[in-house]
Formats: sequence, C-alpha cells, structure tokens
Amino acid sequence: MNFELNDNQKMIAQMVRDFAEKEIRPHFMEWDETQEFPVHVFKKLGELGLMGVFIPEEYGGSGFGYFEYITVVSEIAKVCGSIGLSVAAHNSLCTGHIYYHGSEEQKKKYLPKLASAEWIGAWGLTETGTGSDAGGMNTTAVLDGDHWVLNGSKNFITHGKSGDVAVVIARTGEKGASNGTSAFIVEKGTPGFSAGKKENKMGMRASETCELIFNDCRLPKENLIGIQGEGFKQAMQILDGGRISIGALSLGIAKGAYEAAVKYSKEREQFGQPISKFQAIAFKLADMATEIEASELLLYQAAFLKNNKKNLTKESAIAKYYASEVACRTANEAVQIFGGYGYTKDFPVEKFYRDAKLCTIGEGTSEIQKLVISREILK
Ligand code: COS
Repeated sequence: MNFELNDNQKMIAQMVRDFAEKEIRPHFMEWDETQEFPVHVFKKLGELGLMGVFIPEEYGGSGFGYFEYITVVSEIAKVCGSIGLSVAAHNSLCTGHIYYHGSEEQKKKYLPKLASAEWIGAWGLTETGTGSDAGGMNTTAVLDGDHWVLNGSKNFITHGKSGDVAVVIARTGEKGASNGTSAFIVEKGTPGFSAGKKENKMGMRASETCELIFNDCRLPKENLIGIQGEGFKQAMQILDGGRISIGALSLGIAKGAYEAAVKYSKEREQFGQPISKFQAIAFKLADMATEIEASELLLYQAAFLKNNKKNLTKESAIAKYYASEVACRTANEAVQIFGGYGYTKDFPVEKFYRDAKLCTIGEGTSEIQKLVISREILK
C-alpha cells in the first residue's frame, strides 16, 4: 500500500484548506455560539464538488474515491468539526444511501441536486427510544393503494429542519424482524412531514440536529428505496461506509487540536523556556502524533476496502472506534497543554474538546463499534 497522498488528495487538501481559511475560520465561533447552521457555506462547498465526493460524474458528483473523501472531511474538521460533520452526513448518509441502493430513476432525480448542494440531505434511522437498538424502531410505513403512509418520529437527525430531502427507515413488517423495515425518500414540503425540536448541543453546534415528525405522511409508492424489507440491511451497509466519515471527522479534529498544541507549546514560555522543552509536554505531543498516525492508517485500510467493494464492517468499525477515542484524548491533552487559556473561548482547543465527544457517539457509540468488531471476529 502506498502511504503517500495521491495527486487528487494533495490538490483537494490544498483546496479545502484555502476554503476553510477564507470561509470557515473567520466565522466558526460565531456559528458555534449562536448554533447557526450556515447553509450558504454548503452551497459553496457544492460548487467545489465536495457535496458529492464519491458520486460519479454522470450523476453530478466528483467521482472520487474514499481516500479523497477522508481528505475532504478531515481537512474541514481541522478547522471546524460542525461543518465537517454536516459534510460527512450529507455525503455518506442521505446521498450515499440513494447512490448505493436507489433505482436509476431515483439516482437521476436526486443525486445531481444533492451533489451540487442545491438540496441538503438528511438521513433518519434513530428514534427517541431506539438509538443503538436501531432495528426496534417504531415509525411505521403502511401501504395504502399507491401510497406509503408514514407515522412516527425520528430523533437526532442532522439537517432535520434545513434538509430538502431525507432518507427515512420505517417499519413495514414485524417489529424486530431483520426484514421488517424499509427505506423511503421523503421530500421537504410533503404533507404530514415536519421538523420538530432542534437540539441544543454541547458541541457540533453549527451542525443542525432536529427531530423529524410523520403524521399520516403519504409518499408515492415509487419513493421506496430498493426492495421492501431491506431497510435495516441497507442502513447497516450505509453505516459501514459512514463510519469512515466519522473516523475522518475524528482524524481532522485530532489533527486540528494537535497542531494548535504544537504551535502553542513552542510559543508559551514558563520557567524561562518554551513549554515544549519540558518532557512532560513533549511526550504528550509524541503520544498525540503516534495515535493520530495510527488512526489515519486504520482509516486508509477501511477506505481501501470500500474503494475495492470489499466487506469493511470490522475495519470501518475499528477505524471509527479508534479514531474517535483518539480525537477525545488528543483534544483533552491539547486543552491541558494550553492550561487556563485552553479553557477559554479565545483559543480553539475547547471547541475541539467539545466537538470530539460526538465522534464517540454518532453513527454508533464506541460500545456499538466494539460489539460490531467482536461479532465479526467471533462469527
Ligand atoms: N451489512 C449488511 N447486513 C448487515 C450488517 C452489515 N454491516 N449488519 C447486520 N446486517 C444484517 C444481518 O446479517 C442480519 O441479516 P439476517 O437476519 O438476514 O441474517 C440483519 O442485518 C440483522 O442483523 P443483527 O441481528 O446483527 O441486528 P441487531 O439488531 O443485533 O443489531 C447492531 C446490530 C447493534 C450492530 C445495529 O443495530 C447497529 O449498528 N446499531 C447502531 C446503529 C447506529 O449506529 N445508530 C446511529 C445512527 S447515527 S446516523
């Protein structure tokens, strides 16, 4: 395996860095404070081809692979985790679900709009009472003539309010049965479909998280994705890829916190010398660097499998589990290196610290990743 960034990755990394410095860095704390979801930023990212990174050009995407995708998400997250999270959710969940499981007609109808960010995408699996136990969902879809009628709600949905289209998994059969759920495309403005409460979160505050409500929401029959009863398995496959996204998000947050800590430790003087000269600080930096490089290699392993259409259930869970825990440890140590200043909003590390925590929870907690990994090992 070649460990060097390929030409596309180098070009994308530079493009994203330039974009993030100009369009994200000057504003990210304000968006964080006000919980503003800056839709205009995503429209610009769409113009750069970053909202349909792995969608083929024939559907309006950039046609890149997962190495490039890791670069996009991690470079954005180095500056702002919230924007990174929204890019990840849009690309790999909603857009990815329609790309990997939708019909040709559905792909032609939705992917160009999503890849250009004319439309923002949402993905609804989780419910109030069913997070880790995703298969136990209560939202129902019942066939009535030529329409599916949805009732229930989805919780913690990225872009639940601002999203123009959502992929929603609902129960169409026996509760708990592995073939008892199906996936549907729901457009904003469909009667009976609305957004509920917006969450007030600890971190990732500029990435909108909302409830979705279905009240006799009637969908044309053709909005079913794939075959009836396949919803849970489709969702699990989407999460296999989506965990690369959250791993990349974690990697970016860890790198952002680490780079800030390295810079600060060379500038900050105590006892007559930069604090980087003290082994207590230098060894922290060494641990951070080691774990970040290990995260990156695990992510590349999962990306290699994804690009080559191989099973990646174990490897993506390992990469996501490890990278997200590393993001938390790295951000924690970065705050420690900054000392009192790290605890203030004048420096970026307190935000990395808050944002990082989501990575150990979203798209499956670390505990779920360990369940997935151990089941793959033992089966
Ligand atoms: N790819 C394809 N199929 C898969 C799969 C995968 N990665 N994982 C499971 N399946 C299939 C199984 O093969 C099984 O099929 P059969 O019944 O035909 O054998 C079916 O799906 C049910 O699988 P399983 O019995 O393992 O389901 P469980 O209810 O035990 O749940 C976990 C498994 C816990 C792994 C799953 O519910 C999960 O990932 N939960 C976390 C969800 C999550 O991450 N939510 C956050 C979303 S934030 S966007």
